[in-house]
Amino acid sequence: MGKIERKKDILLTIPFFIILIFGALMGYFSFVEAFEKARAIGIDEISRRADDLPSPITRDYKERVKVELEVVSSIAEFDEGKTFEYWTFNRQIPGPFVRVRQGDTVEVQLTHIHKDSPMKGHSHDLSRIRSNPQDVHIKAGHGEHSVDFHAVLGFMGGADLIKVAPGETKSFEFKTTRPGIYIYHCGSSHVPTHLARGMYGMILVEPEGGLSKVDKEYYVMQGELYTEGDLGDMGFQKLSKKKLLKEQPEYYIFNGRVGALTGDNALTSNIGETVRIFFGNSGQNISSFHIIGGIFDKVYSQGDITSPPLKNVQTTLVPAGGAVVVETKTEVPGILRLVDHALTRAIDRGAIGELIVSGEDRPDLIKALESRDNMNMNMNMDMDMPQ
Ligand SMILES: [Cu+2]
Repeated sequence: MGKIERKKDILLTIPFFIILIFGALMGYFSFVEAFEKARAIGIDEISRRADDLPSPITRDYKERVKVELEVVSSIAEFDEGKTFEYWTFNRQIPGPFVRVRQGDTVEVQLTHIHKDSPMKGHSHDLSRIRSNPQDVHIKAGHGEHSVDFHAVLGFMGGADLIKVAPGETKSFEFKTTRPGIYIYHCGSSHVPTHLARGMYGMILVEPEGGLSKVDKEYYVMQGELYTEGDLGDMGFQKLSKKKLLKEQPEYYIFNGRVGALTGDNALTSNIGETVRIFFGNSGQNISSFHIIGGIFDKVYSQGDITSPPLKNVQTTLVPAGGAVVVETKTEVPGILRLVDHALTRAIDRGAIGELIVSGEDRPDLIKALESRDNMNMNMNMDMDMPQ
């Protein structure tokens, strides 16, 4: 055994150690990545289910109704492997569906919860936040929140009465004077940012006689995500103020995230049932709301629920800050698809949902016919037939 032999042995072990160190580093980084991701996501499911809304009002008298809203900021997935810092009313998007009757007095209580914020850990001295415009909260745009209900008269839809800094709770009341379907949203500066972060929901003021009876009711809101990354970029996405100002979102979403209203979260009905959808638009772009394979039997256009509805409409416009009520009787089984018919928004950018209709086939309404190729072949065969 000479020195040379030993040197050879040492040299042979070097690649082994390199592999060992490399493996350990890979393990460490994937652990850190998984840990960071787990820590980052504060809300597992950002989307509110479309069937999460109160039942129709049955009482025939006025009441005082209390609505409790909590502002919670947190990071959640808007698509697989893609996260965003959302600001929410009650931890889901859209915020809770408020259902009241014309003449009711609505008490709104707004609390600004801050514990889930990714900004947690810095001071919440309210006087400092109010007096120092350079404060990190103000700069981040979430120094203050509020709610502007489109069903409210005056005072910025109520927003002027319930400006809440972190940790604060405030209330105001209003009387519902005009029936309709309205949206609500945060009314604090910079308002478009608060909308783009997810602070919106809807309020239905039923007329005194209520709405007509239907079999199923659903709550859907279109939103927009302005991410710094391009469409499809993975990981945490910051909000792009530049794209927000250009009104060019990377994603269009129904109920908070890409593909939220599909699969287990799809809307459902049986054949013969009439489905009513309360549909609002929180974005800056007009939505061309349509159901692929469906016709709106009734459209209460622009949220006017007391005038006679439009009938047999294919696609309805829902403006920025507007809402609509549509009804459709589902007559053929299968999957109908809710879309914004500016179709890249649905097919490529996320604004697509499903209405799954169960029941027996209806060949009297629709069926496949023999294809032309088969027909040609049959004709040729007929001609080839010996006379
Ligand atoms: Cu806000």
